[in-house]
Amino acid sequence: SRPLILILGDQLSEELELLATAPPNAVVALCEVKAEGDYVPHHPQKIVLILSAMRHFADTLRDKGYQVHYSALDDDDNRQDLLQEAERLADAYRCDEIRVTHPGEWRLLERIQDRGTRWRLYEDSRFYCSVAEFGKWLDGRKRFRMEDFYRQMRKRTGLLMEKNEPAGGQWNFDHDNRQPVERGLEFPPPPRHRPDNITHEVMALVEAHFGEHFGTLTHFNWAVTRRQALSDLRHFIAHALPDFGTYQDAISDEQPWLFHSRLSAAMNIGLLSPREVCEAAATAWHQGTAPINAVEGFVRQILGWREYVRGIYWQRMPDYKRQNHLEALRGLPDFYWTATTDLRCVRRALEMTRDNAYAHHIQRLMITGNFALLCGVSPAALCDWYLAVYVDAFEWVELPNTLGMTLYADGGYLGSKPYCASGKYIDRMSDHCRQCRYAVKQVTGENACPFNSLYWHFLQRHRERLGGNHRMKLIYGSWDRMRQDKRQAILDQADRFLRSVHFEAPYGKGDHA
Ligand code: FAD
Ligand code: DLZ
Repeated sequence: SRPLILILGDQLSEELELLATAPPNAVVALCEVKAEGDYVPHHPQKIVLILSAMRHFADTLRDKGYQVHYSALDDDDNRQDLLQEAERLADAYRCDEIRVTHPGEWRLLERIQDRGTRWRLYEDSRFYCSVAEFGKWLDGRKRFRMEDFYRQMRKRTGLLMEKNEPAGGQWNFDHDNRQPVERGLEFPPPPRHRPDNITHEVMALVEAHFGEHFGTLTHFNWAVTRRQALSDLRHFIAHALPDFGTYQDAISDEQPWLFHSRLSAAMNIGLLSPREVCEAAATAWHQGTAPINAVEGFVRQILGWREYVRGIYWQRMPDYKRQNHLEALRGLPDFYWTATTDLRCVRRALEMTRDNAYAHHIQRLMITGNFALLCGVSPAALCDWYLAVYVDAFEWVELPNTLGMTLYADGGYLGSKPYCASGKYIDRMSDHCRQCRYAVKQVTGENACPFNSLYWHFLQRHRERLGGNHRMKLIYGSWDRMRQDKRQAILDQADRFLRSVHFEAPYGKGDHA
């Protein structure tokens, strides 16, 4: 018997169990297919990253002695669908079994499971916590919060632990991590990875097939090999990690990367393992080259949030995707595809997204996410957009962050209250407002910052659902103390603004309800 081993575009790791256990006669297949490129209109940089990294990884496997079949997008006999192409290859190579690592998206898992006994699924061993283990942790628990899970993971892995106590004497240093950027602060420029011949070829291919998708290729600088990804990791640990914590929540009008690692894509597609990333950060603390607030803040994102949202995704799918607790029904603002808006903060986040296929966490959560939440954009429309435009976007991590954390569409399963904010928050954490045509301190009037009236409009709209949340009591108290005519003027202001925005038709392309 002979297996075909299918490696998906976000599974480019030699650590995979199915590679480690492959018999010598196995055929390893990597397949470029059109269907994966346009089930949402992925940013061209995301497609280039994946196809170029797949081609480089296939070469690495060949060098290691594996028999590799690579289906290129332009091959005449390519079936242009992952499962059909794998079955065609299995027939051609007379393979009786197709082995594949658990995919990162429900839509593929469901199709594989429907395909019958020829297909065999392997656990994705790249995570700290398996799907089954997370299920056990969740089982029977009344309260499930990321913080509890994270502490258990710290204890289990021993990461940043001294005997049984957290390193630095605290589990959480978030209160040290809320500085805005100051004038004169210098940010380390990321390493430059010059596109090689393979990447140039893929760029031409992507231009030809997916050139109409939102996003530019000009500034493409993502690591497409493990070697480049390791160089990004070393650079981050040496130059950005020490300030990562302090400026973790900051937003800059000018700088897309600040002190962020830019490592999410490399981890998500397999070029780096989360273990080596967390261990490199912990080593920097042990060696005294990065402070605990930075290292703990960074490890929390990976060992905590990244593992936690994956656990939630696989426990709650497929129902999770249909949730819409706030009954938000609007389509996407059309300028999310063009970056033509005079709201400075939104425009800059969209421009950075267009140019880099990247925006950092606070831009995703508190600018484009918050704006969509306040406007009542549907989870379906927003999730499809986030899945398309970010280089690191795969549904296991994108959906809980967008539907749960950002839109509160799961009714508080992931976060205990919505991350809604007015212009005041954006002004505190960024330097956008002083360059904006709107006045951040005004709530009503022609020049008032739209975030302000939208914020109150949102709270008023959802009073029934959110008014009882003890974390929202103070803010509803402030609203209630305002004079009735002032409240009405604010609501009218928001209504006028909402009428001025062109929202697309209500639902995105995904399989949301
Ligand atoms: P850093 O700021 O350097 O953080 C370090 C690492 O921590 C990241 O590389 C990432 O692996 C992990 N991390 C940080 N925050 C989160 C989080 N909330 N959930 C899971 N992992 C986290 N991340 C993705 O990897 N893919 C997505 O599709 C994605 N979609 C998002 C959508 C929304 C609406 C929001 C609010 C967040 C989303 N995130 C997503 C989380 C986070 O924004 C990105 O991981 C981060 O911006 C990637 O940049 P970085 O590598 O420079 O991260
Ligand atoms: C995102 C993506 C793209 C654009 N193209 C391919 C491809 O041609 N072949 C492939 O194997 N994977 C691709 N991917 C990644 C898959 O979409 C990803 O593996 C699934 O969404 C599961 O996470």
